[in-house]
Amino acid sequence: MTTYKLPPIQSSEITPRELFYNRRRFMQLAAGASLTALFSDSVLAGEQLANVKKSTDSLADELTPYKDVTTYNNFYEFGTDKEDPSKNAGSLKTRPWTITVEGEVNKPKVFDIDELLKLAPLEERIYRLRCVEAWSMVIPWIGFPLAELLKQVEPTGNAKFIEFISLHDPEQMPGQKSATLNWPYKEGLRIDEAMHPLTLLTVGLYGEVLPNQNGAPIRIVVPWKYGFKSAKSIVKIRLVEKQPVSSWMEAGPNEYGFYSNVNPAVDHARWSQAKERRLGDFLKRPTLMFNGYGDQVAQLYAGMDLSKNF
Ligand SMILES: Nc1nc2c(c(=O)[nH]1)N[C@H]1C(S)=C(S)[C@@H](COP(=O)(O)O)O[C@H]1N2
Ligand SMILES: [Mo]
Repeated sequence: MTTYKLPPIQSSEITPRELFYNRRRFMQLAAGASLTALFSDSVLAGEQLANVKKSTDSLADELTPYKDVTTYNNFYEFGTDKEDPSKNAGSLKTRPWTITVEGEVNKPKVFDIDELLKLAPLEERIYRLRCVEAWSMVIPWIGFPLAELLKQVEPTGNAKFIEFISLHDPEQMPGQKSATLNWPYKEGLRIDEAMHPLTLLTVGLYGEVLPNQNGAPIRIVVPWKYGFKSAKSIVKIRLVEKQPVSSWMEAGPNEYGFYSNVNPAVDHARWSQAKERRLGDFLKRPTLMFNGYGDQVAQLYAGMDLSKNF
């Protein structure tokens, strides 16, 4: 048996970011359980994901500490306060779990989550998440492009939009006993947005299986849109001809549009979107058009009036 020397640093001196990167380096060395367990104890809590392709993203922003990422959440199925999901999401059972893909496809299919995990190699993507409430985070997500799943089911020529539907089960999701939103949570994208290589089906973060409060076992992450477009705990994906109506559009049609692209120039009906507070920061920073992903996605909206199509 090989033994490995621990780094000459106190765990109290390590920031989550450093811990994350040190941890990954040592895991490559050790590929064993003991060291992983040692490090998991301090900050990271969940089950590790294996064979994840390392991030090639050049995002210079500091990662948001794991603790903030997993205790400051929006997941109304578990309550409307930011701490509610981390406190209450333990009641969510993430196995067995299936995702039904139906509608305008040649090969409709019910995927078991574990089968889905084998569809494409998992990769880490460091993306910003910018909430419509003007806070933001930077998270090392783990997943694969949604396009990989869509290829499997062969969308027809009528598939112009895609709808995501989250789990509806008030026993597991006590927030659904209140009519805070129309349940189940529904979101949608235009098909070209869904097929875009940045759009990620996400199963993990910070090297781990997705914590329940972040949308386990599988959620969407669309980095250039406000956070609410990234539906959590998805059980159904429907390809459709007409633009779907999301739960937030039903809740406030003049406040939440279908597109919801991050846009500092278009205010929300009740507050400015010009600035945001990165969790952990004191001062606000300017919000970037398309959350900083304009080079990759602006052409999707060429010729559209983005204040009308908000
Ligand atoms: N099913 C479901 N998905 C959801 C939500 C929700 O309430 N229910 N909240 C959204 C909102 S408003 C945001 S900002 C992000 C938050 O993701 P995070 O908690 O992982 O940061 O999840 C989105 N996905
Ligand atoms: Mo949000």
